[in-house]
Order: sequence, then C-alpha cells, then structure tokens
Amino acid sequence: MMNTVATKPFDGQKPGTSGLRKKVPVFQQPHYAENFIQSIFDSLDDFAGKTLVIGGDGRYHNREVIQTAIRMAAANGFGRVLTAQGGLLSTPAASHLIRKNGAFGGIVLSASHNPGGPHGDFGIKYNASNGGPAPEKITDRIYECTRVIGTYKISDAAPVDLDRAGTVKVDGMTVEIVDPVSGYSALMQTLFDFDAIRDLIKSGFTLRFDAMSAITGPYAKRILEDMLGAAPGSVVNAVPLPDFGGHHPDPNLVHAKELYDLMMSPKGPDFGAASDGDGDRNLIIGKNQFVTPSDSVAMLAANAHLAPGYAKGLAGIARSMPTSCAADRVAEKLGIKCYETPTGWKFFGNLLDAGLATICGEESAGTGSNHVREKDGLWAVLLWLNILAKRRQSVADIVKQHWQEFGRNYYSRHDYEEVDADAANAMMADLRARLPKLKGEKAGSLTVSAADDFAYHDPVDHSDTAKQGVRVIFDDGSRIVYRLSGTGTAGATLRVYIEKYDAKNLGLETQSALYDLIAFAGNAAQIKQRTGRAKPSVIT
Ligand code: VG1
Ligand code: CO
Repeated sequence: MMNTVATKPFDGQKPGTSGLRKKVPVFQQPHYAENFIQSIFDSLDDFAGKTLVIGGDGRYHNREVIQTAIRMAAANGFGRVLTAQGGLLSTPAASHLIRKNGAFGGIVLSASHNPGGPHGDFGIKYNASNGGPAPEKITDRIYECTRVIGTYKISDAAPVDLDRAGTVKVDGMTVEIVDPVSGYSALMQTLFDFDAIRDLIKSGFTLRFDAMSAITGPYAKRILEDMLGAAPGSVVNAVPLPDFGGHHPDPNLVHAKELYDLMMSPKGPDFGAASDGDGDRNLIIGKNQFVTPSDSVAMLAANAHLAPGYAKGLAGIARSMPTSCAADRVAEKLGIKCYETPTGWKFFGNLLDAGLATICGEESAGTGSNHVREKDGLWAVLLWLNILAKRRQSVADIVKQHWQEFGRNYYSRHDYEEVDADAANAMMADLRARLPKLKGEKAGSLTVSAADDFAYHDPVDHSDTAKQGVRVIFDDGSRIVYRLSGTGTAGATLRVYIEKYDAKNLGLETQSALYDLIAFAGNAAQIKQRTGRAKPSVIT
C-alpha cells in the first residue's frame, strides 16, 4: 500500500560535483534520504511506468537506502526497478545498465572515494537516461524541490530479497535483480582484444589489481582472473566491505601506498592498478613507473586505436580544466579537438552524446570514453592492458617514448583538506579580486601572462557555467589553478593544481621541477596566512 508521509523542506546543501554527500549519521536521520529521493522524483516529469536503475557501491547504509528507494519508486509510479544482486553496482556498470535498458534514469548510492562505515560518508546521485550524472539544470531543480518539499510517497511493502537474482513485485511495480558483472563484462569484450591480453598474460606478464575492498572486486576477479587468465590472487582486497576495511577507497599514492611500494620493488609485477569506492577511478603504475592520471589520459588517447573499440580513431578528446595539457598535444597531432570543461564528469555528457569527444579524462584519476557516461576504472585498466598486449613494451618504455615525442607536462595537485570554510571562501574571493594585478608578476624566470576565473560555455546546449576555478597562466604555458572541492563533507578543501611543460628535461623530480610555481602559488593566494596551513595535507 502507498503512504504519503508529511515532511519538511530540508537543509541539505546544494548537491556538489557528484550528487549529495554527507556523513552516514546525517543520512540516518528520519526522512533524510526519503526527502532527497522524493526531491529527485519531484524534479522529473513523465516517468510513470518507466524503468529506474538503483544500485550502489556496497558501502555502509547501502542496503537500507536501496530498499527505501525501491519502495518510493513503487509509490511514485515507476513501472520497473532494475538492480543487481546485493544492490551492488559500480558507477560505470550502473551507467551501462541505464543505457542498455533504455531506463528513464538511475539512482546511484555512493560517496565514491570517501571513507565508509557507520561514521563514514554516504551519497545519493541521480543519473539521467543517457547514463550520465544529472546536468546542472536537473541538479538545480532537485535543489529547488528540497526547499519546498511537503510530503513523500512510500510503499509499505516488505523488503525485497536483494541477493536472489530474478523478478519480484513491489505493489504494482516490477523489481528485476540481475547479475552485476555480466552485462558490464560483455561490454568490455566488445571494446578490447581479450585474446591479445590473454596471450600477453600467458607469455608471463604479471599484474596486481587492488580493489581496495570496494565495488570493483567482483568485476575485476571475473574479468582479469576468470576471463583473461591472470593468476588467482592477482586481484587483492577483492571483497566489497561496508567500511572498505577501515581504509579510504581512494586510489592515490597515499591510500594505495602498498601497491605503489610493491610496484617500485624488484619483486613487483609488470603492471599494477587500483580503483576507488564506486569503481569509476583508476590508478595505473607500471614496474618502477607511476603514470600520472593526466599523462594516462594522453597516453590512452594516443594509443587507443590499438583496441578494437577505438580502431576507427577518436572524434575528439575532452579534459577537465585543471587536468594537464598533455592530452591537448595528442589531440593536436591526431588533428582532433581537445575540449576543456569544468571539473566533474557531468560536463562530458553533452560532448559524448553529440559525438564530439570519444575519450575524456580528469586529473583526479578519472578516465573514460563514449561506452558509458561515467568515468570507468576497469575500462582504463583494460585499455592499458590492450595497449601493452599490442606494443609488447613495458609501461615505463611507453611513458618515456610518449614524453620524447610530445614533451612532458610536469604536474602536481596540492590539497589542503578540512580547512575552515569561511577562511577558504574569503581567500578565493580575495584572490579573484586581485586577478588583474597578477599579470606581469614573476615566478622564477616565468611571467604571468593571464589570470582569470574559468567559465564554460557548453558547445552543445549552450549553457554557461561560471566561477569554475581561478587560473594563473604563464608565458610558457605553465599554469596554476585554484578551486574549492565540491565533494567534501567536512569544512572546505582547497585544491591547487600546478603544471609546467618541458620538452627537453624529461627526467626531473616533479616537485622540484615545479618549485618556483609552487612558491608563487602559496604567495599569490596567501594560503598560509588565510588557512593557517604551512603545507598541503595531500600531494599527488
Ligand atoms: C573530485 C575531483 C573531480 C571528480 C569528483 C568526483 O571533485 O576533483 O575531478 O569528478 O571528485 O569523483 P572535487 O570537487 O572534490 O574536486 V568520484 O570518483 O566522486 O565520482
Ligand atoms: Co568514484
């Protein structure tokens, strides 16, 4: 039976880069998740009788909210809910399921790389019928709905057994529970040369994939071990845990340090990779060779034609503004366009839908293509393996050859986490006000040639998005970018991105190559005075 429950407008902040993210206890408050889910439904039109995909990354509180979302979808008039066993869907697999089944949209429960568990983070995100994160015009509408909501609709039907594949009814609505991996692995087989990768592995090539006790475990085990023949145990931390084993499921050099150390040691395998909480990010490390995410986008784009799914070439490349310009050089050589978008995968959706871009990437370890409308961690791993299988060179050799051909974009991101939000906002406002004065200032031998606040004009729907990060650009193309994170759940996180191009000196240590720019970045924004922090909390 359907119930209408009285509720009040809720104080959830405007959803950030990737939906609404809060601590688990916030989501556990009465009516909290219900309010947000009803606000999503209230912002949408004409979904009666249609299909909604629901799934999440398995983090703490996942099952409860999936059951709630199913009962609310039934009461709001959806015709069918599609989910996976255990409610477990990686973000890219959810995107694929939406697209393949012509669903109206999907609800993805995840806080991505943020920690989980009873005191960790939780999140709810809406994806549209193209399989991608809702564009700003929808997230704005959802926000408006949260401010006026008065009731939500929910069925009082019994919980669904999520572990049994098959079809059940919740009031009048069908709930279909599918195997989470099979659709996704079938898609991967259409894109990559599985035979070539199998041959590579058979020839003695070794790998390790760290699933970080998060969602990609079952996907990676089935694809890398069962289908491609990697030795059993190549996939580690393969069982998704509600608290990710107490770790941050963030595939960076801090949280995937064990993998990094192994890859730098003589007993390491040929190839190492990791993914995040919801499976959309990737970390790639060859034997003794870390690949920065910005470089990885460029190298994948330069070699994508070696994989069957991209043999016809790329329509274009797209990267987020703070991502290094390495991909631009590849685009130039390929004679295709490189689009520059604000941070967040939702901005790639229109470019992919319109066929303007084939491969997209972000400096934050996100890479993907037009096969889905989310970034895709395992996809990046498989494309690397496909390239390695065809080129039969080490990761380190491929990286070095790329730099020789295109030059090297030295790149680093400095994060100042959990700083006081008011102080961070004031710092950014002040920096924005002083931008015109920065022109002509010097960082070592470099001179500031332009300083602005990045604004994006979408070439497809012609929407405009302003204030997407402060850019300081130098005469040789070096850049410093400042922006505040849209995904944190405590205080503010300041991100400073530093980049310098060098065509000749290819073997420098990154932080020293960027030394003058790093010093300039701190002074120009008065980071220490404003935030009280003498150094960043995370350097990647
Ligand atoms: C971060 C990254 C951004 C990414 C976003 C979501 O956002 O910088 O590149 O798209 O996380 O990634 P922010 O606003 O904190 O800088 V994930 O793996 O949540 O889906
Ligand atoms: Co993620």
